[in-house]
Amino acid sequence: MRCLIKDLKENKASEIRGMVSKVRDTKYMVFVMIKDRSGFIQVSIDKNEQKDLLDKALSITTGSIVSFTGVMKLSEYVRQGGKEFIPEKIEIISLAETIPLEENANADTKQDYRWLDLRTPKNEFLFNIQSEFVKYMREYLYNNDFTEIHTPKLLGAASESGSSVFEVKYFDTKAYLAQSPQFYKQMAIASGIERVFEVAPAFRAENSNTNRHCTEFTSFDLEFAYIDSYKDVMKLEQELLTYALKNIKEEYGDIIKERYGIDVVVPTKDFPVIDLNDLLSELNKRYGYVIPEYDIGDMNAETEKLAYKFAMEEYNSEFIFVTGFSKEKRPFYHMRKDNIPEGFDLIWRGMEITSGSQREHRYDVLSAQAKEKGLGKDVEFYMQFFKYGCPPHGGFAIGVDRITMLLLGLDHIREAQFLFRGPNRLNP
Ligand code: AMO
Repeated sequence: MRCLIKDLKENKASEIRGMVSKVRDTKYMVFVMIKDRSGFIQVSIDKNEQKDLLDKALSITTGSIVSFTGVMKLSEYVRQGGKEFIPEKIEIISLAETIPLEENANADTKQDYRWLDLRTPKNEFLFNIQSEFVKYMREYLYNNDFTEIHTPKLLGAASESGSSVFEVKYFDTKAYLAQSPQFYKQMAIASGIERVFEVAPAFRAENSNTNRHCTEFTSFDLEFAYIDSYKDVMKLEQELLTYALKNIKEEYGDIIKERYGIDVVVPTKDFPVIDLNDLLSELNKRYGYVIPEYDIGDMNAETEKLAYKFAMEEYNSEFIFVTGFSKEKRPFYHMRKDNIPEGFDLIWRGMEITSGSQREHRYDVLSAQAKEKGLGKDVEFYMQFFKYGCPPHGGFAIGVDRITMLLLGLDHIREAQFLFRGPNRLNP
């Protein structure tokens, strides 16, 4: 029976199974480093005393899957805990060919061999960390009466905007891949569920090759009812992220520092909130920044970067909420007050991680706002959700890939994804 490396007891006969990370052939000994999900251990084979195992030991290659039966010994000569494993039996379960991925391979080759790239020490805990981060965000929501839902990703209409949507053949007709669960999470509110969330893929047909965009990403979406203002939505997001960061720091802070050289910073005060116009005049005053004409009323990558700089300088905060976007730049479903959308973006470490808002739940107003944006037939089904009673509500979406990237200080979003999908990348 397999024994995990962490559970090995001194001198107790056991079988360990795992992946070989290194083989070292020295004058008197062969050392095989083996790793399982609980840790790693050095397996030591004495060339003189264990001649019967020698051929097999020497045929083991890096990456192979092996089983060793033997005993664990404590030895003062062994580093990292002083444990070594002395085998009596070796079985090679899956022999690996020479690994074709060099340490300094370029980004494209790393993607070609992503499963090998994920074996490297830097990536070893990547998905444990991501998974735990999402776990804590979920946990926070469960603790606050939220229900997880699963909405369709195949849609009959091009939802929010036709421009960045993927069209797929659907028998004799066309379907579209969901850009966001926006309409359906709001439908859940109209169904009376009150507080919902979903963690699921979102698809964007954006032909942009930046370090922060992909064509398929994981969206952490939520929506909740009986809010008084979009400020309630921002408050919930602040609490959710603080909760997740606090737990991640406790559990993985040291590993993140060691592998990625970056601190996990747990916010200790409210995230600052600034109106876009005020932000732009601050950025102008401080850094001489002038936003290009076509981005007026919105933010761009440069504004986001400088907003972070400003937030650190002024508030010592890695996060900053920006409000007061122009209605031309925001979706029709945002509630408006004095013609200004009641919504926000959240910037963390120089990048937008969230958009959110209070939604317009009044059918007539929503209808007029859709018309103003030139949206007709495509949103008809969605408009129906607001005809038969719907409470005031709001919500937001966090890009899971982006928060992973920022948490670990990675240069490109593809390093934070299990498998990256971009304009030029559909495989493996
Ligand atoms: P938005 O379009 O701003 O809002 O998306 C929300 C968040 O999703 C992430 N994101 C992306 N991540 C990687 N690649 C992309 N191409 C990409 N596009 C978006 C970002 C972004 O902040 N329905 C609204 C949300 C809401 O109001 O609830 C929406 O989809 O982190």
